[in-house]
Amino acid sequence: MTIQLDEKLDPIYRDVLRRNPGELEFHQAVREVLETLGPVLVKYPEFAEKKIIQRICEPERQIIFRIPWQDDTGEIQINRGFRVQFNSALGPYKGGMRFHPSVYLGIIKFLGFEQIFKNALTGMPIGGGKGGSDFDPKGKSDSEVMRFCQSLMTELYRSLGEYTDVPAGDIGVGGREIGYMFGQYKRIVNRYESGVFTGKGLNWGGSLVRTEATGYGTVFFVNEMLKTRGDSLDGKTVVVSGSGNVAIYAIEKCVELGAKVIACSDSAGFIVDENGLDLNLIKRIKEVERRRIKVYADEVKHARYIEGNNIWSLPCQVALPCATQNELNGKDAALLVKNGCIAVAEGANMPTTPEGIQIFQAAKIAYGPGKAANAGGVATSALEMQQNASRDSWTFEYTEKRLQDIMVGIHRNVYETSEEFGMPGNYVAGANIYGFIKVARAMTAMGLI
Ligand code: NDP
Ligand code: 2IT
Repeated sequence: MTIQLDEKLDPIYRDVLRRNPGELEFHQAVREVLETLGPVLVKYPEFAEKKIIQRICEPERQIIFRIPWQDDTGEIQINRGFRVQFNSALGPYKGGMRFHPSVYLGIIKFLGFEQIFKNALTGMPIGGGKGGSDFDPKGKSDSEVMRFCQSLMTELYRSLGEYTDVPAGDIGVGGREIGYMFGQYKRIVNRYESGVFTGKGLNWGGSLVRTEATGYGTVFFVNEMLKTRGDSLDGKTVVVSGSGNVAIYAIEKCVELGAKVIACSDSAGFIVDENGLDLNLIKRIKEVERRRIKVYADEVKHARYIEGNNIWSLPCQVALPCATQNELNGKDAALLVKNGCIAVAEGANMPTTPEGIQIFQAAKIAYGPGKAANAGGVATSALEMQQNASRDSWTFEYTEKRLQDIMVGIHRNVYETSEEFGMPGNYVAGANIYGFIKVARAMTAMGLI
């Protein structure tokens, strides 16, 4: 059952469908936001008058380009690159680069659109953007990845800048890829512009805690949601999907806060370790050896590996989807609720389908959408930019405290907004409305932009 759109918003949504055919994930992300904005237009009719929503749904600029490169056998490969510069009302475009074979314009636009509101929620001076390529890093050598990144940057450099557009990592893009892209940027512009990328290495302008930030932030957020219900993560059983950057550091912080994480996954299957996952082993398998999560069950005899994406059938009290979009559907959500799940926080972007979200909300469990729950990553990117601008570097403890304060603040603002608009505890509405109003006010102040 789909939620009816407000009569002012329905034509806007239909226009988005008409103007962006075939971009299903973008449609889904826009619809989820529009479903919550009805009461905002009642309270602030000037936003409707000034067509703020229509303007926000249209990216300021979209760049699509050819990335030719040569593989190790000498064969020429051609990929497609994207950078969608969605909204710069609050600051330079900011958002990650995703390398995955599924990437097409509809995915980059959904991610860029979400990023506008997420970045507004952080309270930091950053606008929204996203980029990527249909390049598949799996099975590629280091030199292939380097040549690909150099070719990508040979085109994209002209669109970036510390005051213009600041990329970072996402799926398939970590420290290695940021290094290759930053290196090529530096070479072309002949300037050491640290603030043009975040997620840099620690000895060349990176920030402590950036690697951990998204996963840690998601766990801080879920803990805040539990606190509003007089509860905490201590002693909880947790299931985390994915085993990449976000998943690994979500697991780490869960354990630090006294929870037991029994499962994680990759796109082929999932592992279950009822004693609690051995995180050092996971880090070795994924971060050092870049192998499949299946290897865990070869090394830990009491652990099980199960093929497929049925991870949400495992009973748990807290579920943290940290892999990819639409990885948790209505059936999964119903099963989680039935099995006693009380809280879900999204480390990934849009991992829960619209049906799944409705089921969580109807069951009144604590459900934190990605744009609030995973905002710690980009918030710490903004802290990296701050350190770069002042040519300073902060300690781990200080930076983590800043991250935690930001997540507590996001939770508070989102919760209070949900109360103000008569939907207490609806974090979807709270996040969308708070982020939207902030951007809408800035756009209004700046005239017709
Ligand atoms: P990584 O590339 O480090 O890890 C991605 C993980 O998700 C891997 O385990 C991967 O499995 C799995 N995965 C990816 N695509 C699919 C798919 N189509 N189906 C099933 N599993 C899949 O990426 P991150 O950890 O950085 O990103 C994970 C999520 O978090 C994404 O949604 C991203 O947008 C979001 N995010 C990331 C932030 C960051 O700072 N990195 C910040 C905020 C959100 P496999 O190896 O088999 O592909
Ligand atoms: O989705 C996201 O927020 C990210 N991939 C991180 C973006 C960033 O600029 O740090």
